[in-house]
Amino acid sequence: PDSSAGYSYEECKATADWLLAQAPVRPLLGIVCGSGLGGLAEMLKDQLVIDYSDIPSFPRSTVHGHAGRLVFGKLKGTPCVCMQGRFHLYEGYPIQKTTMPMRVFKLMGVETVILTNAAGGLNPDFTVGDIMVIKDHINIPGFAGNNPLVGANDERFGERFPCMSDAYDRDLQQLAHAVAAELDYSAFMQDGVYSALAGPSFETVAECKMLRLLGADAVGMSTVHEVIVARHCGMRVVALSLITNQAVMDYDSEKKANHEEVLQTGELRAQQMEKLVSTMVSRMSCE
Ligand code: 6GU
Repeated sequence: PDSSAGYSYEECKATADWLLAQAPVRPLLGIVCGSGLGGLAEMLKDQLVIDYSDIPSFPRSTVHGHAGRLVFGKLKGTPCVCMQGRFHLYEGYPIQKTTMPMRVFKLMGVETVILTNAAGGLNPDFTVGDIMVIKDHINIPGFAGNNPLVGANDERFGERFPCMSDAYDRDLQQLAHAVAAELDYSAFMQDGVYSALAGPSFETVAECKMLRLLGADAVGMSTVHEVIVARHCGMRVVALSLITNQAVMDYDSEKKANHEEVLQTGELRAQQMEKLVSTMVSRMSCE
């Protein structure tokens, strides 16, 4: 493994310090907006917006539907930093680079990260437009050695062999469901296991069946690498998947997975997703 593929502690620290020098707030909460869900960032008050291309050492976003900017501000009074656009394995970065923002979050003082994504539904009980609270993940690229923690371990971030059996904070999962019930969203709330693939091609029918057999409820191309790095450095994590399409599970289906459908469903449910997250934030003790 090439440990130079990533960023050193000093580089992450330099980026964090550069950001803190201009940020209007010292963020306690980090938010990562998934495809079509960037509207969450617009809810922040007293914003400072910084393009990824202006941030020293930061990777750049290349995907349609992902803006590529960092937004600082207050959400329901909580100081936040929000990634409008994230980095995926399929963009071609070494995986350590896709997760660098998590370490920058940590070094800025972030304690809790809320991640959102768009995902394909594998569980037959799921409907397009459902919101799944992620309770666990299956890291398929990790099985093949593509784990963001591969390479030299810097103990200042975390331990060599971090536990992942408690990656998704139980209290925050409960909070998501409790807040959803209050907002009358329970009819489209789900719980489940998210499986990550590298992409960018969508899954074959056989791959979808395999993932379902393995216990996955949804499939996507993000989040898991960020969760691993966030947990490694001790941040609390909660993650929500918007089910934007049903993964194709049979050969006779006329349906084909496509990015446009993903973005369209995002638009349909974006406001409720934003309301869910902002209400969760108002109930979280981040002070
Ligand atoms: Cl069906 N598959 C993957 N890998 N990612 C997705 C998706 C499907 N739908 C939204 N994102």
